[in-house]
Amino acid sequence: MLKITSAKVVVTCPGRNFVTLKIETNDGVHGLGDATLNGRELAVASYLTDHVIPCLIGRDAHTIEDIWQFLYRGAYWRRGPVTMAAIAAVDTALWDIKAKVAGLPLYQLLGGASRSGCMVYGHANGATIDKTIEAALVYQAEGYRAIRLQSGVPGLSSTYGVSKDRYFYEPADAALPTENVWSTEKYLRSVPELFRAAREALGWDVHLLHDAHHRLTPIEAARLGKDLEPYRPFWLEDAVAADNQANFRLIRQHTTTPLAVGEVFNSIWDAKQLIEEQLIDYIRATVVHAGGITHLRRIASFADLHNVRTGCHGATDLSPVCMAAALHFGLSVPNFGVQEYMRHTEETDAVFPHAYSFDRGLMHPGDAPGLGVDLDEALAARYEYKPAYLPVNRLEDGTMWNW
Ligand code: KDG
Ligand code: MG
Repeated sequence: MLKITSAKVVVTCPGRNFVTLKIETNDGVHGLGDATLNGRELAVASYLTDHVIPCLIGRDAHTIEDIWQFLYRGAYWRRGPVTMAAIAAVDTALWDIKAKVAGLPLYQLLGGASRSGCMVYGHANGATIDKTIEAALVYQAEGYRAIRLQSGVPGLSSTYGVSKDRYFYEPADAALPTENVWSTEKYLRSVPELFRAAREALGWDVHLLHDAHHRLTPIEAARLGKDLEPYRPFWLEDAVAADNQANFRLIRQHTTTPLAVGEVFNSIWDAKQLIEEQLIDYIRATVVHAGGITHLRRIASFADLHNVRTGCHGATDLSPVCMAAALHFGLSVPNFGVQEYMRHTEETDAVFPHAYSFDRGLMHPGDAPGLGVDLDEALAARYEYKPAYLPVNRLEDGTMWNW
């Protein structure tokens, strides 16, 4: 038996906070799992250390499905972002171990490669439309085949999702939440202009994406979808919050713009109606926040039955361990759509040396056994946890608003 002998949680902040689970076995093989939940990191660290790790010691590391079921059903309290991030970390670390023991890159255990690489989208940001287009042209020159466009909105002093830096984006910006002011009217006037300018500058051979960050009502989202149709966006993301999955019925009735949602989803139940009724085109759930590789494969299989493709979340708060797992997953599933790719800082990359690589718009997880990511614990120990929260959003009259 390949026994789990120990496990520990490493919290580090090489530019931003990351929570990583490391599981060790009696064979000396170890595995890593990302457990980062932006702004709530220590809750997952405690869930793992205080409630999960004691249950893992002595178990057979090969019994991935059984351990998943044990942690999911056995807790009695099912689902939720903290629980599912903790389960995801265990699951990812166990897949890493299994693949290392097999001497194979993880994607080979998931059925092998279904494509030569995973198409990724980069993030073009700017305070103005011109600045955003400038950034998008850089991405296009670097070989990106898909680019997300986010621009400042005239009349609003800051906009969530618009980075102040050309390459690096970090929305968790303060020890206590900062506040943004939002106007749907101003926003709805500016996005079609952004897309018109982008098609003029970039042409039609590049996919263009946009994230509304859950800030619209269904009928506003329907309007935006219609207004963007002439520019053929690849997707409109998080048009509305999906707490009520039926919200998407209304948007769907009005527009052919493809819809993506799900970066905050933590289980298949968050997406059941959306997928079954074919209300979306891309499901954004990812490894760390949706129960690991085991559960994400279940979501992808269900989505495949309903013509929904994957489009995993891949912002900087998902560590390189999650990024690698997402690439092994994306390379193997039949219904892969696109993978988000936001570059990590040099400090983060040094703490998590990895085998994945970018080439002409595609990413590949590499062929190192396992996930192909390691954790430099000595370096990680140098970066102490720093509280950092995501901002909140209010309407111009002070009303708390969504994302
Ligand atoms: O933690 C929240 C961020 O990851 C999120 O706001 C980024 O919306 C996002 C995206 O699509 O990457
Ligand atoms: Mg998003």
